[in-house]
Amino acid sequence: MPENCNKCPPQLRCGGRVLDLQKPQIMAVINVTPDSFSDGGQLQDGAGVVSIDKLLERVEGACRGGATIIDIGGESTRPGAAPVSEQEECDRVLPAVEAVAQRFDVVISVDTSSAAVIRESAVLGAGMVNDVRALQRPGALLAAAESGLPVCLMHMQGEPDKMQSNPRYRNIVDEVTQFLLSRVAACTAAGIGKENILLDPGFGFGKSLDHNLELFRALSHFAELGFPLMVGLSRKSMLGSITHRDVSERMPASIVAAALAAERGAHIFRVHDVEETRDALSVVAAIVGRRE
Ligand code: YH5
Repeated sequence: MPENCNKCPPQLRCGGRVLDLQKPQIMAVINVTPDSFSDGGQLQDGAGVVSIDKLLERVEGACRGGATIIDIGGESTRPGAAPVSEQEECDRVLPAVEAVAQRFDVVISVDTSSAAVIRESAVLGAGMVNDVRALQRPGALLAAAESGLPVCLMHMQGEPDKMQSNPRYRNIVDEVTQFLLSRVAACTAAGIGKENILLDPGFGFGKSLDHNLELFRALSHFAELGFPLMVGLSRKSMLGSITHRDVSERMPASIVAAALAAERGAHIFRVHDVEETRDALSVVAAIVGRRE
C-alpha cells in the first residue's frame, strides 16, 4: 500500500502543484484525437477540430468527479493506430493544454513521446509528462529534463501499429522491470531526479491477455521498486477479453481492476470514469488502509 511504502516519495511536485501520493490519485483521460478507441472524436467539432468548449466541459466534470490530474493526448496509441506527425500532435495538444491551464487548478499531464510537445506544453503550464515510449524518441529525454517536470515511464513492446500481432516474452515481469530500470538509468543520466520518475508496466501495450494478467499479479513487485506506480487499465481490451464486453460496456470491469491495483500498491490511476473509480478507491481505502 502506498501509505506503507517507505521507498517512494510521499509527494510529487508537478510544476507549481503537489500531489499527495499517500492517497490514490485519479488521472482523467482526455483524448484530443479523432480516432481513439474508447472515446476518440468526442471533443471535435464538425470539421474535426478540437472544440475548446467541449474540452473544458469534460475537464470540469473530471475535476468535480475527483480527478487531480488531466492527461491530454493527441496521438492515438490504440492497437493498430497509425502514427501522427509532430506538427499535427502540437496542433491538437497545445491549445488544449493552454486552455485547461488557464482555467483549472489541476495537474496537466501530456501523453506524448514528442520533444516539441514536451517543451511547448511545459511552457504553457503542463505539470507532468506521460510517455508510452519512456522518453526513447530523439530529444525527448533532454526536453523532459529541461522541463523539470515529473515523467511517467511506461513499458511497451513494439509500436502501436503492430504491437498486438504476436507479443512474446521470456519472462514478462523480469523484462518489463529491466526495461523500466534501464529507462530510469537513462533519465538520471540525463539529469532527471529520481523524485521526478514514475513507472507504469503498460497494460495492453504489446501484451497478450496472459501477459497482462501475469503483470497484474506482480503489481506489488512494481510498487516496491521505489517509484510511484501508475496503471492504465480503464476500458482496455484485456477487460473486453475477460468479460466479452464492448469498449462502451467495460466500466464495471475497469473499476474492479482499479480497486485490485490499489490494493496491490498502485498510486495513480489513469481512467475514463472518474467519479465511479473514486468511489471504488474510497472503499479500498476504508477497508485496507488510510485513504481519502
Ligand atoms: C497506460 O496504460 N494507456 S492510451 C485501448 C482501449 C482502451 C483504452 C481497446 N496511455 C496508457 O487508454 N499512459 C494509454 O480499448 C497510457 N499508461 C500510461 N502511462 C491506451 C488506452 C486504451 C487503449
